[in-house]
Amino acid sequence: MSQKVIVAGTGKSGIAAARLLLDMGGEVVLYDSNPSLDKKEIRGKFQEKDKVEIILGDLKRTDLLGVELCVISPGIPLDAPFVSVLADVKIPIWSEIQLAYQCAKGKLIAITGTNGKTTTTALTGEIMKSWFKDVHVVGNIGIPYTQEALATEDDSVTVAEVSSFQLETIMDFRPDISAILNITPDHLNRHKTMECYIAVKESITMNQREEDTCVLNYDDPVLREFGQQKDLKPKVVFFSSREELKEGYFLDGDKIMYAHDGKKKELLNVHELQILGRHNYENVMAAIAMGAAAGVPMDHIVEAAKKFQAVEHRIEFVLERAGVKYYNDSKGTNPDAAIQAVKAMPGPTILIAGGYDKGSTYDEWIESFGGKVKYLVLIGQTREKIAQCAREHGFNDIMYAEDMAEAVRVCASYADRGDCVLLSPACASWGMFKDYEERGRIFKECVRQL
Ligand code: UMA
Repeated sequence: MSQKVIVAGTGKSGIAAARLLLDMGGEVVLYDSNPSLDKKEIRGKFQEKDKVEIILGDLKRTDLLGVELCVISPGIPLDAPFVSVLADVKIPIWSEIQLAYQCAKGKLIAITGTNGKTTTTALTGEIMKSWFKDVHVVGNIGIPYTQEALATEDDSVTVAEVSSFQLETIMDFRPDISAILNITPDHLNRHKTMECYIAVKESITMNQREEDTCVLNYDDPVLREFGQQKDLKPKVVFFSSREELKEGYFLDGDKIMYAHDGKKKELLNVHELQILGRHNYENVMAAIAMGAAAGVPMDHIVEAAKKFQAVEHRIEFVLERAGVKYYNDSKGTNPDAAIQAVKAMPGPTILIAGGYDKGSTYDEWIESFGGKVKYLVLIGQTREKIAQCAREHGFNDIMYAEDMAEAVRVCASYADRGDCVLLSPACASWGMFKDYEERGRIFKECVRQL
């Protein structure tokens, strides 16, 4: 790849993509629309010999002389102003995962869905590691796929968490095994309509062939219909936490079962798992299905599932103080994820929520409280919008806090023995925090300082 490539975005993905292109002998124009970034600091992330030109702020047509391709970071929407400059001069746009895919070797397992992606990706990674020697866990989970792609070999297995943002500009990205865990409203400020969001998620299968596999949630009506389409190329494996399936993985009371060829087999009891909640049992079933499709023996799969602990920021148990349990679900960045977290709480719950407005509606989330949420402690940009919606649904036990420290203190003072305090904001973190990880870490620090 000795081309001149413009890489858009200087976050994790942009830097990793630029490094990969340079390693392959390419030349890079590294562009970021934020004019206040420090060019010197960005240049310092590369070696002196590297052919990198850094452009910040506006992009001009003349900056694109000799450029043949654009690799775009996931956080950049396709209606960003510089994208029209690229379109004017007909430069193709590839997603960062598309570039990685072109350079990577071995088997690829790609997991998408609105919620549960990170847990399922981490668990699928553990399942793969129990059997294969060289396993790479990459993508939206935090390690850009481009960072690992050149380290893969023919016998490697890559497990990638893939977001709708990353799927928007794939070309021939083709996972051997894909999974779509669920689709509920999220990121509608970017994808505009639910139809567009669904289509982007389903495009994870668009280059898959008959010999490939797609794991789908039978309980999600959109995915059930998608999986039953005649022209869908990959083999479909369904999982369900609500219905007994004739073929596939399902929950029967506390047991995870596998049905195949008219026979049913118990794989494990959910009490043997270390993660909580029905949605997590769904994640486990999806990961088991992917493990089996990749050829991992079932005893290895089941052992890895039993050992698996909650991922940081996903219904993560922090500590118990004065009989009150504190849970960090900072990754609950949309109403559906937050519904799952409230459901998973083992007792009456004081909930910290609010943050950046992604255009979500909160009605279903508030209706799901069902008497379990005692107080709602609201922070961030969306607090008025959430409070208004809560009142419309007859929920009035609402308090405001200016920052996380205050929110945690308020919760601690209102919590009784046996209660849970849960951070599950149903909103993105931007505006108050750098990202959901920072929000979760600050929550945990505040809890430990109580
Ligand atoms: N930028 C522009 N123009 C724009 C918008 C942004 O130049 O119009 C620049 C910003 O100034 C910034 C850079 O783009 O310098 C940031 O790029 P990015 O937002 O793509 O961030 P990365 O650090 O590259 O992180 C991305 C993912 N971020 C997003 O999708 C928003 C990370 O997922 C992912 O872990 C990482 O790549 C590695 O693959 C985070 C995320 O929030 C966790 N994902 C969303 C989610 O889970 O809901 C999809």
